[in-house]
Amino acid sequence: MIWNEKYECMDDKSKKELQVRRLQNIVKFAYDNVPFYRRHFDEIGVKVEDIQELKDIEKLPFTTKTNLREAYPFSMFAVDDDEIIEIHTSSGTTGKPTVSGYTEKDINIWAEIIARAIVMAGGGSKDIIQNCYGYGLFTGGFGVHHGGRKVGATVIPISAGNTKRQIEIMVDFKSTILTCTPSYALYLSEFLEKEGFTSKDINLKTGLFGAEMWTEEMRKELESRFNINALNIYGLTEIMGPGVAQECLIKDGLHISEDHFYPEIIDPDTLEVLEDGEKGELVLTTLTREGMPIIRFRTKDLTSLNREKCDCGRTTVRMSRITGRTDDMLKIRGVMVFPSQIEKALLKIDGLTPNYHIIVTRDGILDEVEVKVEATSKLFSDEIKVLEELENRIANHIHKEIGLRVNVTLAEPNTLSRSEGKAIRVTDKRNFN
Ligand code: DLL
Repeated sequence: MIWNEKYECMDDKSKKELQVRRLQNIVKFAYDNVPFYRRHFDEIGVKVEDIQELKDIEKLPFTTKTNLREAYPFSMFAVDDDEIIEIHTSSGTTGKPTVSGYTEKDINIWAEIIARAIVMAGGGSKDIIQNCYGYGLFTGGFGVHHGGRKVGATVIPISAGNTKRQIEIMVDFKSTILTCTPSYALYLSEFLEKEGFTSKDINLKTGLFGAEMWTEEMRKELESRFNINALNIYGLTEIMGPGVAQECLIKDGLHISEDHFYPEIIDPDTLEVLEDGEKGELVLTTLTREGMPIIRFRTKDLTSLNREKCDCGRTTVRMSRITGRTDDMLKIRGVMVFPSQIEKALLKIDGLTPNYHIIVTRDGILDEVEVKVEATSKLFSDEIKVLEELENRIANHIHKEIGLRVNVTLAEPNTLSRSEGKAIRVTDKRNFN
């Protein structure tokens, strides 16, 4: 089943014509309505009329997360505030988040792309979606909700957390589709087993897992534990939320809804646009968004594009699974964390040195973070109780900064290894490649 054959199976020529037309419109719309774009385009002398074919997009400047942060809260909006009917923000917990505003038309488009995603995953109106993505400012909960309603499925807006209840609902309500982060799905499956259930006691058939990096190994694990198809869903707040791209049952890349989002892959150093198949940074342009048009957004996510026709019949370009980032952002239990935030928290405590190391592990189920930090000899103590108190204090500071609990270990002065070049602050043992 294909939700919207007209747009998901377009021939190449019609697709390109549609994209050029939409690109011209959105560039003009952004220029006319968002001072940031007007300034940016004028600075390099690029005119709306310069966009005659798709390749001309390369004449336009990039938009970065910093640009969006500087526009906090609403300066990137292209319509009057009263036309914005919903707002979401990025998942980081401190500093200014990036804000995303949606008009009614935007929400309808979001629902449409999620509807495509649900059907791509084998779902439809008869399904019961247990939506464990967080409801709130995070885009996961509401995005899936809008799309679930659109296909006419039953949505259980259970949101994240309370695992015991999740299992109860899954068994009693006979949920058929599970939507959550892959790490939470794994946690749920372990919990299910612990409660004495097997995959025979549940009715799940498919899962839409995303919002963080995961691997083929993890797919196999989830598929065998739940006896489902575990499919990858990708998206980001700045562009819309989940559903920008989704895997079909062929499981060979994520179909990008190209009638709404125009993807490019660039070399993150030279900023040159790369060929199909080459791995680089994904850059996305919204082709239809009203509330907040985004031109050439540098996602920092690493992937590649494949334009070969997929066996599912869809002709939309596919992106490969995200394998890394060009920056040091970590997603821990679904939340964006930058090492600099942890550093900021550490430096608020007198007597700590800026020598620290962050170790992220996934102990089968949930992400764990250990922060090793060196204390000055003045602060370092031989007394265990004193050390423990200090470690707790540091953990509380970090919690305030990033919203997550981490384990802190104090290291003796001059014991953490020093780097000769760029300091290596993070060891991510979760192994996403
Ligand atoms: O994570 C939107 C989302 C919700 C996607 C639910 C899928 C499901 P943000 O919090 O703004 O939005 O984070 C966006 O998360 O740039 C990627 O680095 C990462 N990410 C999202 N989906 C995937 C995925 C939501 N399937 C950032 N694989 C993105 C790898 C992903 N990374």
